[in-house]
Amino acid sequence: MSRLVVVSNRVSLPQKSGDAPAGGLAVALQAALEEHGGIWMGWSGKSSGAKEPAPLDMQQHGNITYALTDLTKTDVEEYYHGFANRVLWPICHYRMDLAEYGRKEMAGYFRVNRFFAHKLAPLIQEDDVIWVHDYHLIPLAAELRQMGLKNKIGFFLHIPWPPADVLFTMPVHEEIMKNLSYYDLVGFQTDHDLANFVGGLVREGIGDALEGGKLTSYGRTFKGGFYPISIETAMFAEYAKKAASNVIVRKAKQSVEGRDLIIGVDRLDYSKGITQRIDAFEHFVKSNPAHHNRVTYLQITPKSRSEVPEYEQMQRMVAEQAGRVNGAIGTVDWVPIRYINRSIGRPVLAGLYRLARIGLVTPLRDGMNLVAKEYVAAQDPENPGVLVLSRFAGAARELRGALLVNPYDIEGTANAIARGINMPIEERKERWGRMMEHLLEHDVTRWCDDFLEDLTAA
Ligand code: GDG
Repeated sequence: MSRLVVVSNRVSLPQKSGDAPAGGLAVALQAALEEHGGIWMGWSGKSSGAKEPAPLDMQQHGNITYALTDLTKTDVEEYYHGFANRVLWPICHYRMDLAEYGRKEMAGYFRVNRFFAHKLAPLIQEDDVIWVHDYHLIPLAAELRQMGLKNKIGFFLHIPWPPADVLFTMPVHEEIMKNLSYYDLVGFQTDHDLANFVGGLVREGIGDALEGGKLTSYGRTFKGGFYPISIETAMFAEYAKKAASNVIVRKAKQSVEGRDLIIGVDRLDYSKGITQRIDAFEHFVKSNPAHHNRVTYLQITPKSRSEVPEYEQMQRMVAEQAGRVNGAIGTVDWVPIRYINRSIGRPVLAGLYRLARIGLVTPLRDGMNLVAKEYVAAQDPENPGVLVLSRFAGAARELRGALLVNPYDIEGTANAIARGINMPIEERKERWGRMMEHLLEHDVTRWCDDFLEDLTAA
């Protein structure tokens, strides 16, 4: 394959020795870039008050050139916090009620995409293959095409794609759909997302699915597919095994004192269903007196997007809710919910997953959800825990050994927790074995290879 150029909102620079190891996505993309040689371009995360941001910060590490651009404060406000996180994110997670439209923000989104294209184009060689990531950068291909680029350009959406009735509530939905047709390959997480996309084209009368995975819209023909993202399964399993000797993990084990551990790990986000999950846990405890003082629910929830009011509000809400439930059902020697509102190290996380009898992953809507896959990979094959998984996470299309739940159904989720806690070892092993086998075969390297193979053939 020719040189690879990856573009994403944020860039993962290589780890320095002593840093916590990077997540699977960064590792896989870095590996692909190392193999083919290439560029990773994106926002540096810095903003300035200047009218024109500084030139690209180019950093060479091995075979990879990292090209980082600053943005102006207005750009960040309009493109990132404004349109990406307050329109596209809620709409793609089926939350029309939370989308806030402003002409200024929409214009900012398209303007920053044009700016990215102008920064990127001079770096591109004739047969480079370009891979654009996520909802921040949908218009990038159209901008690059307008500048005359004929390269193969692929797009992968990390979040869900909503059905037509939800998408059409967004004022610029047509432009967004049109912009996707400038790619050679548009990849989604699941078959459901792809079907929603095609459904939108058909309903709007602007396109359709052709044979062989091809799509047509606005007179252009391109490929559409689904590529479920994954993790570095074997490496993560190894990590979790080693983490047993980690001091923090050992302390956590001691502190649980023979109780069953239930774990939830999510960025603080309304899509993750954290409040419904706490309700379900409370219901489980109240309706299962035998488990009083016999379970600990650890919820790890690093802050995210605190600049967006809905997130700030949610941070307060979850903290209050955890406190209220502890007050209502806890006893002098038992704190049922341990709520941590910051990030913890990845090795410790792997070890905690392995300690937990239940992995509680109940988003209201999620593109994939890597926590579900990490939880499975981290289990002890001789004594695996049970994954309780929302049917609305992309991961539910693959992890059939999980107990699938509807996160809006509080009693149903509480019953699944009870079933998981009481599940006999043979059933736990059988369910886990099926999921682990799948994840070992379908890891993040496979995801990356599959996408790039289809893109080069498109
Ligand atoms: C988007 C889509 C899609 C979380 N807390 C800590 C921590 N994490 C790590 C997890 C996991 C990652 O963050 C979260 O990934 P998810 O997939 O669960 O969710 P999003 O952040 O919403 O990601 C999602 C994903 O993109 C990939 O395409 O699956 O649907 O929304 O890796 O482990 N890591 C550490 N400490 C924490 O406290 N170290």
